[in-house]
Amino acid sequence: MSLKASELILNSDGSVYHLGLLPQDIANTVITVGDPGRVSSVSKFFDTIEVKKSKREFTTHTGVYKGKPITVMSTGMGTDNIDIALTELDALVNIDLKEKKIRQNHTRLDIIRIGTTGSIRKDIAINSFLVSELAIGFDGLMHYYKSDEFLKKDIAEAFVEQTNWSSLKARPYVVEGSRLLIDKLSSARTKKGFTATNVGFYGPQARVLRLDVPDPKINDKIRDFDHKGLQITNLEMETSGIYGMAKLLGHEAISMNLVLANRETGEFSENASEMMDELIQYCLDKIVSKA
Ligand code: R1P
Repeated sequence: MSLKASELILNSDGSVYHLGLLPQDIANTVITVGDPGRVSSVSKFFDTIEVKKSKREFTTHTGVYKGKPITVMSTGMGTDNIDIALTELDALVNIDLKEKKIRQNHTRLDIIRIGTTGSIRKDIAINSFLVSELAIGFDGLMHYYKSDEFLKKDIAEAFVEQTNWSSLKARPYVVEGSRLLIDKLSSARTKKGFTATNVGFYGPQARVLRLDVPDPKINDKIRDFDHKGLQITNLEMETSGIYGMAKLLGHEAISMNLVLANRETGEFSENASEMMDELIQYCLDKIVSKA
């Protein structure tokens, strides 16, 4: 049975609807970044760049780094974009777009988010490189899929209880990153993280400019949460969605974070772009390393 045109939407050139990409445009290793401007910050390190395409917030470059084909694609901000980005990336490798049929042989993608984040712990200083081993999603995306099998319900339940989480917000879900990629990209240079993914940047992360939030102490409660020694380290906006979608679709995913802000001390990095270049170079070298 073919997928209906309304479900798997293609552009007139046969490319997937939002990403504007064809199957031959991507490599099996995909770096995702939030900011379209960060795509060239990654691809400037490539030896060659074969593909450059852009549609909406999705800018894609595919090239070769030290002999390995790599794609870097921007997703924009938030897990709503991640739903689209990962579903369409997967369609490029696991659906025959011409026949609109799911392929029998599954192709695995390695997905590496290189993003920025805010730490909620004093001991995770600005400019740290943080590897998200686990993510807790406040965004609700996983509740729209059959995801019961891999969600860590005990941790999510303990979190709801300890923080007195409002039932007006989406039920938090907890999902692990890829152990394979965590082992590959971790080192003495990185810190282990348990990342909280929020639905927004201001109210949803308790940043108060002109608007009040119902629970101004929510970040303290998130910081003080402790489940058998597990503690949340940082806040951002994509990781839980990436980890959840990757698990659902059978891909490996890891989130690599540059800590730009420390919400405890109120500091913000003064050399963000140099540090981002360092994190990108670190990730690229780990991706191609044989170890
Ligand atoms: C907010 O400023 C954005 O920065 C972080 C958040 O997850 C959110 O997308 O990541 P990126 O720098 O990768 O966009």
